[in-house]
Amino acid sequence: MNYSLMKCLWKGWLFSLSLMVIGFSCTQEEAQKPEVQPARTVSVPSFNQDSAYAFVAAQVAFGPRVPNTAAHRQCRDWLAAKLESYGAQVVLQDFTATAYTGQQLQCTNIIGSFNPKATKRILLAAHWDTRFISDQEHDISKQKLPVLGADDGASGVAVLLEIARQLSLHPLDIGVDIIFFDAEDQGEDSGMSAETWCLGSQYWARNPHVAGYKPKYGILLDMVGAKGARFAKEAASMSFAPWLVNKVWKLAQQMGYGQFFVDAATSGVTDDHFFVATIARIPMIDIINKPADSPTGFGTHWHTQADNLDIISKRTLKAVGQVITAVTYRENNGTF
Ligand code: AHN
Ligand code: ZN
Repeated sequence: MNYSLMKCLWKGWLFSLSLMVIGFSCTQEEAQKPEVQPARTVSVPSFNQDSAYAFVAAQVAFGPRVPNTAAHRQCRDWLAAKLESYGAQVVLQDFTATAYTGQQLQCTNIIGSFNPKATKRILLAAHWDTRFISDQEHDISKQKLPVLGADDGASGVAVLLEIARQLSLHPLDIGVDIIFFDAEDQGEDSGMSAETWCLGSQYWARNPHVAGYKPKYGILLDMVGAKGARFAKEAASMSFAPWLVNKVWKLAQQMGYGQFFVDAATSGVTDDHFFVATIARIPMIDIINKPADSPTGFGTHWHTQADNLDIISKRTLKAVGQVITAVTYRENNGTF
């Protein structure tokens, strides 16, 4: 046998060996084909500040959303219809709560679920009711008037409605639950009466819409629409989920929103996240406007007649909305 024939035979043998390897690896691949498709990567959509602002204006147009009023019922129906129109599965959780005044309040938590069957889920929440009195109003004659709640109520809901709209346009694999809690803001302002606040989240935490509901974490948005808002690391959030606070704030700063998401600590707030974390045992944080030098701890418009459309800033809505959109889409992509 000459040398070139040997080379030829050798090449032929190598060739059939490689075919075998390819064939083998194909059957291997076939056998190991995963049942579940890998999560698709979806880039982070642009949060539309004009749309979010319009959602604030639409809520304010109903008037104050105080339980037992027509405006409250009309806004409830509108919110449920909006979530449904964006493809969410909506649950209206009706309950009766007793206010600290003794009044019985007809209330509804509004829950919109995207991908209700997905096991990996996150919870995004805000309260949709507005306060029945303006007890921080400087003008005493106006203290009995209800709060319009452009910031305190409508802003967080508006940001989440815009995220719901983005979810309809750019669907995800993970589950996202948006909850609009009722009766957050009907509590007693003086004394140590934490449990007179957040009646909707307390009810939901004891009666979740799905038995054994366990999202990875929750994020609450409260008063996220005012001009010059300052979101500091709130103490209760830091005790429930410091890792989440630090991750959200770091991402916000990387995105260029460091003027809003400041690296400072601030005192704890009795808000919906407190009851979700302590009763339902879901790690949850609060993004809430807490100015550095404020006698009430909140904005000067807080629980006054000044909480109207004039104090709403599209820049603030955009900062919070774009950060929470990024958290949501990055969570889906495994890059958060
Ligand atoms: C208390 O004043 C006890 N909590 C503030 C929570 C709140 C009221 N958020 C909006 N309005
Ligand atoms: Zn309030």
